[in-house]
Amino acid sequence: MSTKKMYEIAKEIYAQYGIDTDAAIKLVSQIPVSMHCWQGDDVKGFENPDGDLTGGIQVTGNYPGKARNIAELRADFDKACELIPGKKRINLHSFYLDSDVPVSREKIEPKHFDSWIDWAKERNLGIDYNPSCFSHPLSSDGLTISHPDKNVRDFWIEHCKGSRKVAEYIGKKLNNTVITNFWMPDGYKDIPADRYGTRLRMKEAYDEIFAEPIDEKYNKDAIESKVFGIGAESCTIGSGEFCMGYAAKNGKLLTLDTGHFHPTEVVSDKISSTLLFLDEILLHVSRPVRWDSDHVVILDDELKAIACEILRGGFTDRVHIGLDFFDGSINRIAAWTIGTRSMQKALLFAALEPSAKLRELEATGDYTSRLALMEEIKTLPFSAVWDMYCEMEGVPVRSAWLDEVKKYEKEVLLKR
Ligand code: RNT
Ligand code: ZN
Repeated sequence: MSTKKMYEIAKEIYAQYGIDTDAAIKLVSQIPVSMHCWQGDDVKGFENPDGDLTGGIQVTGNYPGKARNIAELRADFDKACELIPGKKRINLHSFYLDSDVPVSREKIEPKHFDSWIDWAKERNLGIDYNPSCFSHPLSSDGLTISHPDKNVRDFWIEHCKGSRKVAEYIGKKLNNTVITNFWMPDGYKDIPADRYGTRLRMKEAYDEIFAEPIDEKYNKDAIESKVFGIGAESCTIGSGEFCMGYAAKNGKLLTLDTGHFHPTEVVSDKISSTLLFLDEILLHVSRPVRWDSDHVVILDDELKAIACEILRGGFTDRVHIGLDFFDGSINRIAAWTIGTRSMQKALLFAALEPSAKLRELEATGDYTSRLALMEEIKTLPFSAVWDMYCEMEGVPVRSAWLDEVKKYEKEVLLKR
């Protein structure tokens, strides 16, 4: 049966639940998802492609075909975009700069991103940005902006200040708001003696980084919390409380990475709470498997719950969706495609939820019907609407995208 025919049937069934499938597709097609560039090269960057990944994060796997330079990364990203419906942004780390000569991180300038800006403009992509405070000799002992050595601290503070300038420049050139995410790996492997002192240094460093006013039309700052990392098991300086407190007090965005909490804590439950005290938040949607393993995002219950929380509240302007996973053990373009398509599926699933009805049942205390309806929704003909969305967006329907990835792998990736 054709996608269209299947869709017509699905449309009728959803209508019985008061849901307009056309409107759901339209809504979802306008929600931007920020795709992280670092899935394409295992978070190496172009500063020193032989450098080791540090900062408590790790990529495993040596699947062939990794992007080795900007041209390859862009080509791979383009390929992935052809296979994914919806509105996209690209999330860059500062060490993905474009420069013929090595540039020390505290000296990175807006001009190093000119070619990225041109490239993004041609594709109508927004850009997001991150200072890169890891995989560097000055972060090798696990501390950056909270380091007791003022010279080390100042180096990273300079890098972060410069990053805001880069972001503002990108924002102006694209006439769009760049979200700059500050994630610091700072932590202690073993039990620290001065948690307060170290956190105070981090707080003061952030104060210095954010001291210069920047037009929020072009740049917004977000700080990302974390619970622990490899080599930082005993204490993470930028903890949940630290980042929430800092963001709330200073009008910053809070970044909630789905891998950065204890395993039974879920980000879907944090959206409503944080939005009561913050104007906006940024999500790093990932898939932690036993730890912050950054597996490729799949359409699991938590992903659906996150999307439902965003759409139920009508929070699409206040919750920025970014992805953050990196798997080097499978085809990297497939990884991007699977993860981003899953995010899109979750958003569509959420847009097809009869949320007003569910709320009404809850308000009248009919929890029986609430649970019953939530379960029935799961088996409505979602796939027919998803297929239609893909068709309308001109991207492969169902698993046809995989053939394109395999072809690209044979023709391009395996020749690298
Ligand atoms: C690390 C954080 C951080 C990084 C990226 C590369 O645990 O999640 O966001 O993954 O910035
Ligand atoms: Zn993250």
